[in-house]
Amino acid sequence: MKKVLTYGTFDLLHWGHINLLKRARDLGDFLVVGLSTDEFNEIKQKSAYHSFEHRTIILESIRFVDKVIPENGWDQKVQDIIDHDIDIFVMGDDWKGKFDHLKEYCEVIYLPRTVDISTTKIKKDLCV
Ligand code: C2G
Repeated sequence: MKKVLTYGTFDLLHWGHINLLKRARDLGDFLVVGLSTDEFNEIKQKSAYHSFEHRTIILESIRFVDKVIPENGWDQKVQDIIDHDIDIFVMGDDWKGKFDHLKEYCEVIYLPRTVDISTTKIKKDLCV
């Protein structure tokens, strides 16, 4: 079984997120998502509308997602790759190059971001 791992906040879920999750899952047979906790979002300086608990419910309902684990910090990725026997680490290419050090442990793939959609854009558009 080829296992894939990705991370994110996935707030105000939109088709850009789904597009990432689908392509990540299609690279293997099992997709693990490291979901940023509310506390880690503070460190990332991101304020999610939905709580970690509710973002977990939403992600776990997606048929491309097989397991959701908490992302508590920047430094857990190597241990997660080992603990979950990960073959491929995937992120959108806004992160290109940032996780190349993980190539020592698994394949690292950056997928093109979906254009014209983001949680920030949704929040801005709704403010009008
Ligand atoms: N994404 C995408 N296209 C978009 C928006 C997001 O492909 N239009 C991808 C991002 O590149 C990322 C994933 O969807 O791979 C989740 O995006 P965010 O929730 O914004 O995650 P981020 O804040 O980038 O957190 O340790 C890694 C961090 O937790 C990543």
